[in-house]
Amino acid sequence: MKLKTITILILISLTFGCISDSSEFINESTPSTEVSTTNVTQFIEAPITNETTDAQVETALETIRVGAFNVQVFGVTKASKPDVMTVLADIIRTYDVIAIQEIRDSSQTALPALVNLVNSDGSQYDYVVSERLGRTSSKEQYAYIYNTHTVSISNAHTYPEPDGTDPFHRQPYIASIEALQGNYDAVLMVIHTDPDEATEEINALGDVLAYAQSQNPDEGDFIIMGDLNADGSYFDEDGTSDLDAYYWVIDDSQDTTTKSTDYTYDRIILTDTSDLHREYGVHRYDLVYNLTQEQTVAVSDHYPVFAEFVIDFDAD
Ligand SMILES: [Ca+2]
Ligand SMILES: [Ca+2]
Ligand SMILES: [Ca+2]
Ligand SMILES: [Ca+2]
Repeated sequence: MKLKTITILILISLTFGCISDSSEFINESTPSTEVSTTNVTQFIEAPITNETTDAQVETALETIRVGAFNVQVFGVTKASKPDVMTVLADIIRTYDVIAIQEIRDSSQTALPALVNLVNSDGSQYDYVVSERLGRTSSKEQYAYIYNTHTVSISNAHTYPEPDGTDPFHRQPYIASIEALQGNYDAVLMVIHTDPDEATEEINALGDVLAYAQSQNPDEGDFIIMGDLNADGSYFDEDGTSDLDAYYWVIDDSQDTTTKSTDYTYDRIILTDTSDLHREYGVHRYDLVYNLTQEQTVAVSDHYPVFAEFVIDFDAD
């Protein structure tokens, strides 16, 4: 024990010795000093940062991860590409629930095949899927794929557009989610807007929100997400919209496109941020799985967007 104490004391005096020596160098301000200043700063700061404490607190918080992913023309062609399907399955397994958009599959086989692949490693995901939506022969479906070990999904339905109105090409798909551990619950609304009418459709989402709120009067957490086409020539992200009162988790500076374009088409918008964890953003699966550009765009022209929510402190 005594030896250890002495060793520590020696180390401490050496440490302080180093710092004071370096401080003397700093005053001389020679070119070589700048290098040692940097080193010394890092050295001094290391013991007093509270990074460890933060990390401990963060790991103590249980969260669920929610995402939205436009899987660009997801149908039998894409489902027949094993490499693409493997990446999709790997992506999906990182989520507790992910809202899939642009399912175009009259055979209705691609989505079940994908979920089977997700579960091939012993995972237990399930899905709910909307009817086929669209004004032309090109129909799309939405799906929520979710981890049955961590969340439940209920009351999934497409937004009932009021009689005589047709505000959306593909009306939003709404579902309630509940964390199986903790008490977090929320209402999810996914939409893939029509690019040519993105602004009108984004502004019509206020009515969808009002509808969902009337259906869930005690709920405070509503999550609007998906490929809103909310940038570029489709939508003026610097202008105003009817959703400005809410929190846009994916801010205008983010690039959600896998190609060289830089647009924030995909968004997550919250009515309340009380349960939002600090982990959210664009899911760069190309970096995670070290994919080439060719492999990346074979999966989709969009990245998923995601946000994590703390499950233990939901007050509504
Ligand atoms: Ca809630
Ligand atoms: Ca942008
Ligand atoms: Ca891009
Ligand atoms: Ca809440």
